[in-house]
Amino acid sequence: MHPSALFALDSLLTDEERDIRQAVRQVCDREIRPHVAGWFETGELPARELARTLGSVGVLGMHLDGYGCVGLGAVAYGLACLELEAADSGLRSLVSVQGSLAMYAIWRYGSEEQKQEWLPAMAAGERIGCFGLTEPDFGSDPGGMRATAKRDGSDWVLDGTKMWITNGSIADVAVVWARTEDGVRGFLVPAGTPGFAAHDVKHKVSLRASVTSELVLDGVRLPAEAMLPGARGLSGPLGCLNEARFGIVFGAMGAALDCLETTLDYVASREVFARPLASYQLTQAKLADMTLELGKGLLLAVHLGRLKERGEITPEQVSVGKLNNVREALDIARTCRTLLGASGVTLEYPVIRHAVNLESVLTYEGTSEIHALVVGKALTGLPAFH
Ligand code: TGC
Ligand code: FAD
Repeated sequence: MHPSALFALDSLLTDEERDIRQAVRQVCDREIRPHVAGWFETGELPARELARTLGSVGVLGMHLDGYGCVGLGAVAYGLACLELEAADSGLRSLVSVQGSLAMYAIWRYGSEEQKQEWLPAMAAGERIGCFGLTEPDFGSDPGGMRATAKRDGSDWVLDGTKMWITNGSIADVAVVWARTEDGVRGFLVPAGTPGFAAHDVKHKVSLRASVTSELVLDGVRLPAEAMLPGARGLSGPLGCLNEARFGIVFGAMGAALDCLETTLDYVASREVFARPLASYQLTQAKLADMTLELGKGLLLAVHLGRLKERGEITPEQVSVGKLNNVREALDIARTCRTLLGASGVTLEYPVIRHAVNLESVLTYEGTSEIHALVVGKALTGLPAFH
């Protein structure tokens, strides 16, 4: 029996949502799964080609309306994230950053001209975006950022450094958040602007099938119209994070599901002490516990998706989902790894790749500790961040 069948998950989905999940799964089976362990091993991936492929099936910015975006519901978007992350968290990252961070920032806060210029090409995967919020000294606390944007006549001049930026060196446009006299504002920085450079982070052990970069802004001069007019203060970037964190609530369960499916196959055929590994009580207890956490995580994801579709979801509820589902996915990946024995440490199976990827997922988009503190604040009314 398939683990999700125990929870009758499909009964909660519409026909359209199941079709979308199937379509994204097919793209992953055809274009990603056969190659992804190799991309992970070499730390290189054909990101531009992949962006075009994903754009051609409507996955980029699929939950946004207009400007070449498909305009589907939150659950459909979540299921796409789940299928992508079942292939690799790095591919889901590419899509999250493009659709939920860079495109969403432009869609939500941009001028009509900015939307027309960037969104259709980004939805098609012809242009790639990145989202620069984190700095070397300010990750969990973006409110401390040092990057500045200063007025010079009608222009803006940006200085500062952004760190750990997904898609940074391959992006055609960087959404950069910087401090102004008027609080934090967002700016669209096209690649190639003088003073702007991106350097890749090397030697990552996690999320290797994903580009991660440092962005350097050294006197980057931009016209007045490069600023996102609709975002003012930290609620601008944090509003984008709600979107991407929501995708991770589903995505993490995709990585966990892929680990569990792999492990169910493995324990059925692996014999230890002359019997299938699947036949031992310790094995079955592990499988049962993992299935419970997976099922609960999937049910939570669909519930949050329905709240989001009704416009009722709160940032605290997104934190509940991100904290629970990433933490449990990582636990599932680690337990699956034990069941694969030594085979579990090779890239021949996806399990160790998911496990090390999920270490990044636990940290980015708000660390598990930050989400625990968001939930703690909701429960007590007392902020314990600082
Ligand atoms: P605080 O004083 O609480 O809030 C400042 C302003 O922001 C508003 N706000 C939010 N708005 C929308 N959504 C949310 N989730 C929000 N959380 C807070 C708040 O209402 C306030 O607005 P206003 O108008 O009153 O000024 O801020 P704080 O400095 O105490 O910090 C709160 C904290 C720690 C929760 C926040 O800073 C935080 O979330 N930190 C984590 C940073 C983070 O998640 N960074 C992620 C970077 S992007 C990334 O990782 C991409 S990974 C690539 C991929 O996805 O693949
Ligand atoms: P820190 O904030 O220094 O945290 C270190 C530790 O301290 C953590 O355990 C944290 O939970 C804990 N901590 C922090 N504050 C508190 C507190 N108040 N109480 C108790 N414990 C606390 N950022 C972007 O802007 N754009 C991107 O595209 C992007 N992509 C990324 C891709 C990858 C692969 C990775 C790994 C990161 C990416 N990030 C990106 C950055 C990511 O968002 C940050 O790493 C994250 O927000 C944590 O910041 P930090 O690494 O500086 O850790």
